[in-house]
Amino acid sequence: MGKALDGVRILDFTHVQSGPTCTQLLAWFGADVIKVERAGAGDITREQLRDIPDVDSLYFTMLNHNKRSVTIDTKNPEGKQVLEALIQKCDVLVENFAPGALDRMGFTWERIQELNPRMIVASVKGFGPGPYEDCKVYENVAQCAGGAASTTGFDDGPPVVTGAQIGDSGTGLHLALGIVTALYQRTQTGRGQRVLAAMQDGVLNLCRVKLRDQQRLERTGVMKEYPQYPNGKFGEAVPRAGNASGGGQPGWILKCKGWETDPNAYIYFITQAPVWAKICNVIGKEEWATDPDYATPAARLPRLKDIFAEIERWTMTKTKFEAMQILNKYDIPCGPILSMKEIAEEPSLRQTGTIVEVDHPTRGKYLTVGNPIKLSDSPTEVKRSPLLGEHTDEVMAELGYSPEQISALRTAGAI
Ligand code: CAO
Repeated sequence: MGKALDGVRILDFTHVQSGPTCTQLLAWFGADVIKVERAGAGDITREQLRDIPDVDSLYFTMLNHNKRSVTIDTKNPEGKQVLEALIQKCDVLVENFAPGALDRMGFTWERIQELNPRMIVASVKGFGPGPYEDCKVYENVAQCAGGAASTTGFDDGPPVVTGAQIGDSGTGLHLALGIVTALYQRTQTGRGQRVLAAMQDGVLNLCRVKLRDQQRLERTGVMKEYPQYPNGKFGEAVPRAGNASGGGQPGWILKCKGWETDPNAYIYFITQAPVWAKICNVIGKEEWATDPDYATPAARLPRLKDIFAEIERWTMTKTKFEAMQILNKYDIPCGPILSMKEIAEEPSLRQTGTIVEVDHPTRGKYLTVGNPIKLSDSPTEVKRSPLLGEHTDEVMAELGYSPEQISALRTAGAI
């Protein structure tokens, strides 16, 4: 079966996490992704957080599936020529170097256009144009600058970053969408264009509801679904809301049976208005269904803390999975707090290809997250990440270099 992006060739000049997430997705959709790495060293993540000596780290392998690797020294004049040949052959160049690095290498937008006017040049940067545009940025910097950290955590504690890599992987996702959109536009215009996804913008996009709340706060001085109401104070900016739901249906994380020893024996419980009567029945507070102090969402808002404490008295008598089973019968929205161990062992995630076991020639078998986006006509087959420079000769031959030329370039240190 063909793949959605069959025939699209990507010059993958990415490293670390944000860019590689993007190009991995494109590879899973069928693009031929040629990862250009620094000769001799490669993507720095190959050697970061290693769990096995001298073997590509899980950090690298889990972000670079289905790609080919070529090593080119792009500061070497002959290496630059090889890169130029690649630019002429490819549809998209994706990069996430520090600001200005591609220009310093000699590959300005103007130069790339001269070489290939159909080329789409897609970049992740920490910030868009403005006071911070020249800054290098990593995940947590983006989470802080994009509004996630100031709105995450508890009111009486410091800002907190999330485990979800919304700055890196989140921005990679945004960039991937920009690339396929630009490819689509190119079918009409015949021209390439620049695509920029700034990490601050990507995080802010994912924090959209918090900017909504900032304006609500400015207008009304209070947000009734926040734990600060009526138990605390609001200041000028959106406060940290603990585990409160970001939407219109109040929710909280509640202890389940075993919480004393299991750090993940918790459930997320949503007091969705349409099922309020069922919630009252399940927890044995039938009278709340008709009591005017509890019967309507507005009446419940100032009492949420006590309501969740009462629900927790019930959830603490059940394991999170028992609670799930009972609550699901009544369509009460809830979710178990799953540990990474539980997720790794979950059979249904293996069946859908969301968790995949991959074999690697030097590390052996490992688990990875497969393609979270499922296309019915373009199924994903997760293939191991390439070894450093594994495909240099193959790609050079495709570019028209003879074995003698390849060997001379290798001797010159260009590849
Ligand atoms: N051959 C020769 N040189 C190469 C090369 C190759 N194949 N590939 C890269 N280089 C050189 C570049 O030319 C550049 O050199 P100069 O600084 O002399 O111009 C350098 O390697 C790349 O450097 P960098 O500044 O991008 O790398 P860094 O490790 O210092 O910084 C990072 C990393 C991520 C902070 C920075 O790249 C960045 O801010 N990127 C944009 C934001 C981003 O994607 N962040 C997410 C990272 S994931 O957490």
